[in-house]
Amino acid sequence: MITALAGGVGAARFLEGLVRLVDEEDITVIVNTGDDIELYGLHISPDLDIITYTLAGIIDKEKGWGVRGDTFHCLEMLGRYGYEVWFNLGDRDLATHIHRTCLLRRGLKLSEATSEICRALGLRVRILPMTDDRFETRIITREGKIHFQEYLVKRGARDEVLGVDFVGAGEAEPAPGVIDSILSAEGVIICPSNPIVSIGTILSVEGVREALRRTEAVKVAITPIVRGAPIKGPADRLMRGVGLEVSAYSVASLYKDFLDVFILDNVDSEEKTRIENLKIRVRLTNTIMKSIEEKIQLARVVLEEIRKA
Ligand code: FO1
Repeated sequence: MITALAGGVGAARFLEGLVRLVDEEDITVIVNTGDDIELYGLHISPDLDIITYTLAGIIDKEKGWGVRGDTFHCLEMLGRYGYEVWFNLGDRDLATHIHRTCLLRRGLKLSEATSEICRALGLRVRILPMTDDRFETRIITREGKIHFQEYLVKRGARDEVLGVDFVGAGEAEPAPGVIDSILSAEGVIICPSNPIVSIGTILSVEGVREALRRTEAVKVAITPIVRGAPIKGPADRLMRGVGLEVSAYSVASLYKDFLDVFILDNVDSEEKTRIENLKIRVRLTNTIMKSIEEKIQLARVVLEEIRKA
């Protein structure tokens, strides 16, 4: 059994490779829900949807989110009614949010609604939200605390980040299966996702960090930072905002209390010794995933490291 901790686009790319090498039924993915937002009365879970759509083969590959070939008629009409339409929700994508919201209103937990969506889309991978409870990532800016999607999408990640606040972190309990899947795994993979607002959120859910320290699984993290910059997204601004150096070393140090292996990009080989000094084994390889072959190759390297131990 392999368990992966995941954010959105970077994680989804990696998982596309992993499912070519490991039976889908042997994979559990624990997904960040700190980016979730309610718009037009609908519960939107961007990272859950990015992972689900990618593995179901319906993702818009160019954007990395949303459904391929989607149209935006509903949003256009909402704009005419005077609603704010800065979050680009396509018509097919909206069907997912309507379905999820109906299931939640019927009393299902987010984890149950997610499993229902996965089943309908033909997925055999187990996808779990990190928590069924309310959890919201807010970015502290000069304008005040704003929702992560407002910072990223509405305001184009232009605000200076003064800090990050996880609303609900103290109370949020892990969704059913989260802790067990970490404790019973052969390997736990920390996907190449933002270490603050994607993996950091999952690690802040009660019991998760502790389970990672206790489990006998081999824990492998893939760097989301190459040549001192994120592959995608605002990880550099967020890391700086919480006082961290923007480097692969810095990411490894955030996981040093539980991590066994760090996958570092070939181009950052000069950081190897520094990371090894944290008592983490380092494996150098190409971590840039453009083609499916590169995704499979990276997954192969990670599995080799898990099976080596
Ligand atoms: N990201 C954007 O940059 N602009 C958007 O308009 C946008 C819409 C959107 C709709 C549905 C969805 O599931 C994701 C969407 N994303 C959009 C991506 C998303 O906000 C972020 O990439 C993740 O939250 C970070 O992992």
